[in-house]
Amino acid sequence: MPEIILHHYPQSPVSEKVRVVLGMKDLDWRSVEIPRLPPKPDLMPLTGGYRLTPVMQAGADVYCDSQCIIRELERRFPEPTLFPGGSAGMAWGVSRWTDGALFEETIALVFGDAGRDMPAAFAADRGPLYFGPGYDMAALKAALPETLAKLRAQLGWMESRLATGRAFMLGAQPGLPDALCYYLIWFIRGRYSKGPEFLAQFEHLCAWEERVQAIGHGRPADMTAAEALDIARDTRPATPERADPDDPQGLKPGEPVEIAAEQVEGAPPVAGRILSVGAQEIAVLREDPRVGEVAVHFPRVGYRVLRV
Ligand SMILES: N[C@@H](CCC(=O)N[C@@H](CS)C(=O)NCC(=O)O)C(=O)O
Repeated sequence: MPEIILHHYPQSPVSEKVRVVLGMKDLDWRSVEIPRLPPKPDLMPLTGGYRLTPVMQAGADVYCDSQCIIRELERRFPEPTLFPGGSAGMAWGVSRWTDGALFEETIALVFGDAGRDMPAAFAADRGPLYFGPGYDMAALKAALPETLAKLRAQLGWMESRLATGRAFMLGAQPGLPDALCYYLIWFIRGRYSKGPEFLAQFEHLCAWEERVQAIGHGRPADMTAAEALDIARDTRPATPERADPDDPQGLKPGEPVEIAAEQVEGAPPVAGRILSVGAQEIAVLREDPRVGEVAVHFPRVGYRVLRV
């Protein structure tokens, strides 16, 4: 089995979610640190233009978006499951809240709080990425009390779930909902200047946070970007061709398409030929001068697939 390689950087909250999943599964994995800001010249040969963090690689298969990464980790390493009690459908539904509205409000808190203290290049990149081209730092700052009120209400939902005496969100065993909630708490604690004071009001949440933190990240070992690219070059994609006669868009293997993240307005899409199509995921084959043929996987939710 090829090694699991995570392309990420330490401060990335969405990467922290995946690192916790790697810990829950107690995996050995390789860690490639990528730049926090574009350009990302050693990532682009793998993804064909997708720039978000993290990205996972296994040989010449590349998984974009934490949703796709986590689904693939569960497929390759089913035990221990991320979905104790058959909770997969519910947990994925929860992810649309944590990774959608709750993620945006958490980012609004951290940005509104940091304001002018945020490095200019970082603000110039992330501002439009998260809040659109007309983003307004002063407005985010002015909205801080309202943002905190919304977050307090939603963290209260986590608190009441844990107040029932469960060690983890689903019961005695950790699962995906723990990773989904934890990465946002980790981000608030570490990056909001009053994070520890704000979180202190949630007694059960703070105790649970320590339990999730104790799970760790599995066993990462550093790898250089060049080594990861060499592995992709020296391997063939392992994903089999798969058709879906019921695909609502009628997409078929072999068709040329472009795939774009809805989250990143105006970002260049990733172009390739469909290799595998299914209800949850689509994979395209693309050629790159540095790595040869790679299969790039995306979730169907949150991504647009356009015929070209
Ligand atoms: N839907 C994506 C969101 C990923 C995301 O927004 N990641 C942030 C970092 S935590 C990012 O890519 N920031 C810009 C960058 O790293 O260049 C996922 O779940 O993986």
